[in-house]
Amino acid sequence: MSSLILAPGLVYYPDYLDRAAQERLLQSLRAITRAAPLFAPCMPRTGKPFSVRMTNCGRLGWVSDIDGYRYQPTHPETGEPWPAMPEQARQAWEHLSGYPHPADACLINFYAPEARMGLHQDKDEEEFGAPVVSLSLGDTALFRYGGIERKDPTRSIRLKSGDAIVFGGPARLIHHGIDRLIPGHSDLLPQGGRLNLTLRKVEKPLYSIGREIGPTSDAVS
Ligand code: MD6
Ligand code: FE
Repeated sequence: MSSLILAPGLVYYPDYLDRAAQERLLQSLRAITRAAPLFAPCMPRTGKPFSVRMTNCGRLGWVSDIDGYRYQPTHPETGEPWPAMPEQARQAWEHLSGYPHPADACLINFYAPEARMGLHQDKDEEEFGAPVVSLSLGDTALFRYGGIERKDPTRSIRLKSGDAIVFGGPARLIHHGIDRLIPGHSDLLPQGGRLNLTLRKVEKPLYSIGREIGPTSDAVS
């Protein structure tokens, strides 16, 4: 499997999922959205709707409404617990995260052809020691990434159906967003559009295996 280091901590895996794997994951996502329908989140304070629709799977899900951004164990409209993460998503986390605990959240973003996502940081988690692992399905997206400061220079790459990207270490808190979709590169979604999964470890683990840097690990190394 090939990978490309885009910046320290930012690793791109083109064609991580082959077509058959993309189709299997899409089937799992269809079952998830039947149980936990896509909802239309809105911005805290202003209430302005996102152009992206979302749902989640896994123990915790990310939601955004007038009160703020947060993780919660239930769907905001049905009140039901989020469906379990599909096996392929758990495998991608195990394979790509380099993190010794399972992810506890998987956000599923759906982009209609005109949808976009403004430049942001993923910082609603407690555990920044774990990376964010992202999988793309459907139409290609123009993905922009910059630095820790909002004003840092940015670059963009095209994320295709089946691509994975991992934000970890010094890249964990960089700014990023989706400028727009580029239609016509994939027929995975018959109506067009794009699905993006982001897997995260939200809560600090209850135990760790002593890989953290600092006086303790120095003393035993
Ligand atoms: C998207 N992705 O690809 C939006 N966040 O649709 C993200 O916001 C993202 O791809 C953190 C890490 C990786 C990502
Ligand atoms: Fe993000």
